[in-house]
Amino acid sequence: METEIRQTRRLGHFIAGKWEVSSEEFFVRTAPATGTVVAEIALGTYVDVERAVRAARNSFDLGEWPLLTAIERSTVLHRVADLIAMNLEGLAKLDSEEGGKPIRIARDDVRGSIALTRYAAGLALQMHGTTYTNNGPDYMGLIIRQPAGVVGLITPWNFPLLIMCQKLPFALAAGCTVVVKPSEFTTSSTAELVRLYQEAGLPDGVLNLVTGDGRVGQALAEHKEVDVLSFTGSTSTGRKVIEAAKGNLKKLSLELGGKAANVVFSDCDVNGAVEGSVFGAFFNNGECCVSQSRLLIEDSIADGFIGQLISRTNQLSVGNPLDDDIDIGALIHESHLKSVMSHVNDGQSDGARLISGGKRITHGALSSGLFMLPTILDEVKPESTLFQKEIFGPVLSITRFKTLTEAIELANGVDYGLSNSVWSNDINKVLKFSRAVKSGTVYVNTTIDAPVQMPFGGYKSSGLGREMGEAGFEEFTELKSISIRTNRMPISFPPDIGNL
Ligand code: TXE
Repeated sequence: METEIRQTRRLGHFIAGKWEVSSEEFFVRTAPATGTVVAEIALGTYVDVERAVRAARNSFDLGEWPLLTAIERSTVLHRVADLIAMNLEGLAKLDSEEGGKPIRIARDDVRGSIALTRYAAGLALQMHGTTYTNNGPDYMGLIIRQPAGVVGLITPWNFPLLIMCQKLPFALAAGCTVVVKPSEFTTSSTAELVRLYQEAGLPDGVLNLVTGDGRVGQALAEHKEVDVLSFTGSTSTGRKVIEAAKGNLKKLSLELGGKAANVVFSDCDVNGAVEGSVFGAFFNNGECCVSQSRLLIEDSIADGFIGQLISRTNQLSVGNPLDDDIDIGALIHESHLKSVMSHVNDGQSDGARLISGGKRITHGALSSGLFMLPTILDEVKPESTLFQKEIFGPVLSITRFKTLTEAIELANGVDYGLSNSVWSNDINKVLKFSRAVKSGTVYVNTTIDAPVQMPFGGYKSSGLGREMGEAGFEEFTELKSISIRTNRMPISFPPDIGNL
């Protein structure tokens, strides 16, 4: 099946194997690069969530999916991976057009989604428990791992397909049934992915989609028949999800904001670190939870390093995200661009020095879109908002340090703890930093670089739980301990252990 880009797409729910595009209300999505309408998204209601959860519940409790053999579930997922590969260009265009992300990055997102789906297909085969036979001749303990039940997945707009694939194939591989809720700003690639699952032969009701805004997410988080909820988004919405989920104490996996530091020591490969700093800060328009938005640079090399950094940043091209040679596309929506620009302005009022960019593009071919120049501010104070808040745009702040201890304190001196990068050729320094830094991921002499086997998640306000890797798979399972007494009941409890 070919994914087509039409002028306006009309998208709605997929519940119990049926597409529904009628709705009383639609969210109209305009392309952030051009301002033209590209999609109309049915705004789902509490009732739609109720129907979708019911379909998923029935499929889990009465359907075949959790009972299939691992090889059968794995085969469906491999078929989906093949279909994603066949539709690579169409899927990439959807995310680039709706999300404003450079098409080259969107293509990499699709490749990543294929890898994640294949990896999850492999994990389906690995699902296993443990046996204990070392508690006396009459006892056997079986620890079995089972699918956790009905899963709700809520995703954001910055990596619509990729983040969905960090969750969905893992939940399905475990034998769960699912209701997905993509961001209203970037719904199309998820709707297309759901179609590909349908084409691959996933039974009706196993995967359901409810389109819409935060009200749909809220209803999913509150729903008592949802056993696990996996959410990626802002820390403030993550807190609302925790509150909403308390009714049935559902299992939560929350991948929230970040404020990563890119820590550069004087003994590093400077050219590599300059390249990594530019990539880390401006990748995906800086709209990335692992964006390395704080450069911490050792004072002794700071001036030369910053000079190189500015020259390299000036080479980045800002433009229509669907063009092949673009580095920075359009930001997601008007109010987000305004928020990013106001952080840049407030940062200067707090004493930071603007050394590159700092402007919205208001002239020429890009003036009808949501574009800004990649921006660098120097002399950013650790207590300032620029240093502390997730800005989520192409904005890099620079702070200098003198010692390893100071670098660790600065890196840890924010509420977030998703990722950090360190650049040094001194293995002792690198290991000391990696152990001391409070984040779920540390990149050493690289940045935003992690294969599917590496678990991903946060410390502190960056969230709960892990995605990807075996740990990500386990989030969608429950352990059950089965105690088997083969001869007699223990005479006393706790059992008599004599004179030991
Ligand atoms: O996120 P929201 P937004 C950060 C980033 C960005 C800010 C705001 O700093 O500037 O968040 O982005 C759904 N219950 N990140 O407003 O609101 C919503 O419909 C349940 C970091 O887009 O968190 C969408 O599907 N769900 C992040 C999803 O939650 C609710 C990626 C995320 O939206 C809900 C994106 C509710 N009450 C933004 N309200 C990352 N970690 O990568 C909304 N939603």
